Parts: sequence; C-alpha cells; structure tokens
Amino acid sequence: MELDHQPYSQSWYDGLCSHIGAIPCRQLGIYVIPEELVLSVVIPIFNEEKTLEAILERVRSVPIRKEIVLVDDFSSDGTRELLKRLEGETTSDDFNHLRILYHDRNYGKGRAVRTGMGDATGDIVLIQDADLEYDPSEYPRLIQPIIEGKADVVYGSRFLGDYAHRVLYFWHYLGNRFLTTVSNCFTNLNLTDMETCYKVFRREVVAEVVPKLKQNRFGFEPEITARVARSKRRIYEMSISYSGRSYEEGKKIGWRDGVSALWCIVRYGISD
Ligand SMILES: Nc1nc2c(ncn2[C@@H]2O[C@H](COP(=O)(O)OP(=O)(O)OP(=O)(O)O)[C@@H](O)[C@H]2O)c(=O)[nH]1
Ligand SMILES: [Mg+2]
Repeated sequence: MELDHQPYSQSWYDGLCSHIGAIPCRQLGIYVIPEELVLSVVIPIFNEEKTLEAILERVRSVPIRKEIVLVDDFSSDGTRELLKRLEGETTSDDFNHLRILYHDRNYGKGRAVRTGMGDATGDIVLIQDADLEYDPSEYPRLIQPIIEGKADVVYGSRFLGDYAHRVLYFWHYLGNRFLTTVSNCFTNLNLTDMETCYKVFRREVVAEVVPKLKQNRFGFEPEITARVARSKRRIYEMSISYSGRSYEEGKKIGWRDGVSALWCIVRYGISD
C-alpha cells in the first residue's frame, strides 16, 4: 500500500480497508471525510500568549480542510501583538484558511464564540479553547457522527471513555457533574459533560441557535445547551481526552462562574 495518501481521503481509506477489512476500520475510527467538507474551528482567546502558537499549530496539522476563526477578546498579555504578527505572515494554505477578529473590549468567552460563529462559513462548526486542555487530533472522531448523518450536534465528554485525563481538582469535578445533572433535569438530555469546550454543530444548527444567544461569559455553555435541546436536534457525545491545567498553570475559572452557570441553567431551562 502506498503511504502518501492524505489521511481520511477515499484512497487512504480504500488502502487500509483492503488490508485490514471494513469492520476493523470502523472500530478504529478509520473513515472517509469528504474532500470538499470545510470545518470551521472557532477559537476564543483571552490572554493565552503562552499557548496560542502551540494550539494553532496543533489545529492546523489536523488533516481536514479548515477555516480557523480566531477571536481575540481584548487580550492584554501580548496575545494581540502575537496575532498581529501572525496576520502579517502567510498563515493560510490549501488546508487551512485563517481569519482573525478582534474585540474592542473584553466581553467573555461566550461573546467571543458568538463573534466567531457568526463569521464561520464551514459545513461543521467546532469550538476550540486556546489553552492546551483539549486535543485537536480528536476532531475526526468528534465530527464522525455528523458526517455519517446521525447527529446534528456532538459534545465531547471528558467523563466518558478510556482516553488520558489529567487527575486534578475533585471539587471541580463534582461541580461539573452537578451542573450537568441540573442542566439535564431542565433539558431532559442525558449528557455527561455540559461544560465541555468541544461542542460541534452542523451549520444549520449554528444558523438557528447562535442569533438567539445572549450570554457573554461562561453562561454561554448552559445557554447553548438549553437552546440546542429546545431545537430538538440529534445530539451525540464522544469521549475525549483532557489535559486540565492547574491554577498555577493559568486556570482561570472559579466558583463565581459555577454560580452564574447555575443561574443560566435555570433561566434558559424555564424559558427561551
Ligand atoms: N477566562 C476567560 N476566557 C476567555 C475570555 N474570553 C475568551 N476566553 C477564552 O475562552 C476559552 C476558555 O477559557 P478558560 O479560561 O480556559 O476556561 P475553562 O477551560 O473553562 O477553564 P480553565 O482553563 O480551567 O480556566 C479560552 O480559550 C479563553 O482564552 C474571558 O473573558 N475570560
Ligand atoms: Mg481552559
């Protein structure tokens, strides 16, 4: 078999399939991603100078045609200067089309994602945090249920599967489980990780749901979950790895964000 086939191309799949068979291919997550498909990767960024270049490199190296929409949420740590520099360099190629948007003040992750999603034109739209907690090499797994026509929305779950998860804060874990459970009570969905960064949408869902979003900060996660649930779309979960960071390493989320998430779960759970 020739080894120079682009991963996830038809010829790559055919080659592997003829060697190991269709069933093992399926079990190993080997499938065809249509060549013309465009994945929009929306990256909200606030003060991520240390990790931005590394995450961008990881995103770019995923063998899927992509539109990468970076949204700077008025960073003050040198991220803006770094983005300006990237803008000046040749940052787009056949597989990666890069766009950078700037907020004129700091609004929060929710607003940054809304700005990015509003600008995205791909067939599938995915959210990617700008730290290194989530691994872009898992995109092919995440988008598979959408490509196969089974799902309209996919949530990556840090609480499913046997991928590596960094062992960190117990109370955060409990907080996450609690927020997901309360959210499920309102939405009647059996999600395991409502707060996950990896939320993936078919373009039609973005067009329907995003114009309704109001939350600027982390209330975005329960709000979009409630709105997706209300839209009666088909939702899947996919296990993902998680390389959580500690507060010493830059973790920013705190208990206030948890309280605000709880409020949003109730608010958007009760009414539109
Ligand atoms: N904290 C924070 N993040 C923002 C903001 N605007 C955009 N972001 C981006 O939103 C993404 C998620 O933020 P994080 O602070 O990593 O939130 P998290 O992953 O839930 O929590 P930790 O990583 O544990 O702090 C990152 O890419 C941030 O750069 C903002 O105003 N505050
Ligand atoms: Mg993070």
